[in-house]
Amino acid sequence: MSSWAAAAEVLRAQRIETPSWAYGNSGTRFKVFAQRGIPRDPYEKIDDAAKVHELTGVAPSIALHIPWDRVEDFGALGRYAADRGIELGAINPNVFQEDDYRLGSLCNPDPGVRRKAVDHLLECVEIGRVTGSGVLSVWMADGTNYAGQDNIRARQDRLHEGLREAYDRMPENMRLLLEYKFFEPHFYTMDVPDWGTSFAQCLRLGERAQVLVDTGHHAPGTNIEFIVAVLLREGRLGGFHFNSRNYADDDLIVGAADPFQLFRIMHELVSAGGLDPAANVAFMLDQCHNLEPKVPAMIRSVLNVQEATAKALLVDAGALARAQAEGDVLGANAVVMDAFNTDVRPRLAELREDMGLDPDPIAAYHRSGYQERIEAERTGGAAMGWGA
Ligand code: AOS
Ligand code: ZN
Ligand code: ZN
Ligand code: ZN
Repeated sequence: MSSWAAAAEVLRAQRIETPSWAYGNSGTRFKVFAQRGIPRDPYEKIDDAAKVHELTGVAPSIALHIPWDRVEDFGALGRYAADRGIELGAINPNVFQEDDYRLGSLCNPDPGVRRKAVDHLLECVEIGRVTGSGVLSVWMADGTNYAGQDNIRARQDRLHEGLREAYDRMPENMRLLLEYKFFEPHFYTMDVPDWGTSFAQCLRLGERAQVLVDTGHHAPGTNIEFIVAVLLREGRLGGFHFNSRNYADDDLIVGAADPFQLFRIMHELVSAGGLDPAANVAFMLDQCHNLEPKVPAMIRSVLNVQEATAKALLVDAGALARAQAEGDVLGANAVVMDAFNTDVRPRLAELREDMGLDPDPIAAYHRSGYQERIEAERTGGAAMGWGA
């Protein structure tokens, strides 16, 4: 792809999902700095996500986290979202925040704890059925801290059994995305530390089990775009949790630490058809905004993904293929770098105008009075989610 008109069509259809937990207060284990105007319940998180979509035009869904977003009536929550122009997206189960999970959830040596964890996944499948969510996003904190603490292979077996139950309960339109993370909260083994382990578990489950790539969950120097290329080729790239990492699982704004890496990932997607709706790759953000105001931070994040996508769409595929076939190392690299070095912001501003949006969503947010309104209206809210 290289013509802007074709790229613009793809960009119009792009869907970037924002996470409910990023609208709440967050911090590190040292301190959570509370902000004003923080949502007090899942409905207000939906209001914020809808604002992000209203201004960007490409963020039409919000991921939910259970139990942080548990409500009496998920049907009503879905209608509330629809009235504001967005959908309820991926359901994220929480099997890491209770004392019972000290030694793991699905991999726990105690069958009673495993039962509890599986039951929670099944509950999340049922919630997803009600909300029409196509994705069950599974991340587990399971692992061990010391050699010999538990049997590595037995834990993989338990993991399979638990996932199998959840997978078999899912409606036809639902996929199970298994997220990996190489360390933290455990420091000797994580039970799903890498894409290979997730891939192996997914292969055993069936075609609707796919790998979720959280960009922050890799060791320094990992070539994430290579992983993306391989998973796409195998039909097992379920989606992304985008964020930035400098050191560990930093969860900073996507495209902030390394916009070039984000571009390289997008380039692999574009060249393999990963942006086609048929590829069904879920573009989700998984971030926390510890210092910066949440809604404009989320707008910035969506724009960063959009800019990286636009640049990847500008790669001259014909010229690249020719240079590659000729073994022209510098020429091939130059084609890719030309696209990366293109300033796409003016074109994206025009595209937004074509879509009936303000060309500058952040400025539009500041002019809208939304921040002042939520700060005045939302009093007495408690911290939710991380750091709660
Ligand atoms: C944790 O490190 C993972 O990135 C999770 O995807 C996520 O942050 C958590 O499950 C929030 O729901
Ligand atoms: Zn220290
Ligand atoms: Zn994640
Ligand atoms: Zn993470």
